Amino acid sequence: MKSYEKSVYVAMAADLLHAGHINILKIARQKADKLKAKVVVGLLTDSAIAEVDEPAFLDYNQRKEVLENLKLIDEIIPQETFSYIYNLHIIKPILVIHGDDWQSGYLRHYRNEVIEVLHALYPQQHTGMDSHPNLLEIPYSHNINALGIKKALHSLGISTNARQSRLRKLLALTPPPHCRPIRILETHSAISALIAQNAYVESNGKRLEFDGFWSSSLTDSTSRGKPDIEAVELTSRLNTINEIFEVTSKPLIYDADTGGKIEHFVFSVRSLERTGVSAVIIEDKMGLKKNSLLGNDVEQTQEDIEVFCDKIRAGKNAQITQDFMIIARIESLILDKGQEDALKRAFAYINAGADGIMIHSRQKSPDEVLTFLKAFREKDSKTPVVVVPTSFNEITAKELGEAGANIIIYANHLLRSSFVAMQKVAQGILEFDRSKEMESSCMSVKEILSLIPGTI
Ligand code: SPV
Ligand code: MG
Repeated sequence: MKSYEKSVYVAMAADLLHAGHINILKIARQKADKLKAKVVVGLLTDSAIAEVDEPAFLDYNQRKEVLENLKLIDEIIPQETFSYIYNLHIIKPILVIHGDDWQSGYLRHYRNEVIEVLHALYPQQHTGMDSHPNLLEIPYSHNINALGIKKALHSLGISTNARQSRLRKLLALTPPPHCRPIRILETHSAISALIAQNAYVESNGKRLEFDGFWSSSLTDSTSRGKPDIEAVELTSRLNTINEIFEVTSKPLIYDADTGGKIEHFVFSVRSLERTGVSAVIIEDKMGLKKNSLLGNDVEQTQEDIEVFCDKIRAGKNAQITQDFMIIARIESLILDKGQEDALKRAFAYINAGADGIMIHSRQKSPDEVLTFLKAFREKDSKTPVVVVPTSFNEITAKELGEAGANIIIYANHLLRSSFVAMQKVAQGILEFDRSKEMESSCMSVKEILSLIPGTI
């Protein structure tokens, strides 16, 4: 290890190490030797990567082990956030090196921060706020880069285990009390899952995507023209999930309604695990299940606490993988049983082995869910909590995360929106007795043909 005071700083995730990384490290080495400085790599931690991108394939220690064997590097330190600010103030490098790809797009935010810190550290070298002599940007390797490698990997598909374990991985990266919410979107078919998989927005230095899918009993039933009363059997629903898994790589949470009879639930757990589902949610109701958003307008009965705990225990005993999760859904607020009942049940279910809880509400305001989260998090800072803000839709996922919720499920929106779109076009064709007027409401045939790889 060189004992030079000065350092050349390179931050990287180094998840899929490729020639582009080596090129940057070689340049860092040459510059450092000339400047009598050491090469310090700020290795992005798992949670730093998850701030802006999907989780790394390899964990921090695995990535560190690879870099430790490169002679080009003198020292590796963790970079705990995607922002360089903290490490730059500590290290005060004489040179920061990065690929020039961050000059545009959502990473530009971090580049601006680096330039600002360098201006603060070396004000005498002021050259305007869009660059700094102590920042060296290397032309991006267009023929080999992490995005291209990731795309190629995704096109190969994902193993059952890798997909299944992804939810726990995501949860580990974003612990309470202030969780980065895991955003889950309802999907009821392969095409809706492709839309959910590929949707993204880029802003404030972050790329935001849905983290996974919700197999909703409501939309799975409705898309088959059946009521949401546990009438669609597991085999049919697994067929849909298999179709979804064939074309996507994100994890899926399965809505198993009541979970059925204890004796049947243990088989469902095994089937879901085998398919690569990450978690099952079962609700504490009994008898003929009705959709929760109907509340007390229909006859719905909550299950006895001990009986439901037995179901959770049986499920946990049946499970063969470490990664699969059984999440207990509490219907106390739906059925006007109050906060105390909801909390009592939450702790009983966790004691019985539930890996997480879901608190549901049908109020227009998020208040009762926020009250629950506050009381629950005072006693339990670890157990994952799921919320489904269908009726209380003004609150953002970020706000729910700040209140202590880990997983936010948008439970029915793709089916509901497609229904409106399809109904409008069906009616319009009849009204005009031709399709011309409806063309602007449809995706073009050219686009639809190019949507799915392999069509043309
Ligand atoms: C579902 O999506 O099927 C659910 C959520 O269980 S809810 O419809 O709100 O009950
Ligand atoms: Mg349901």
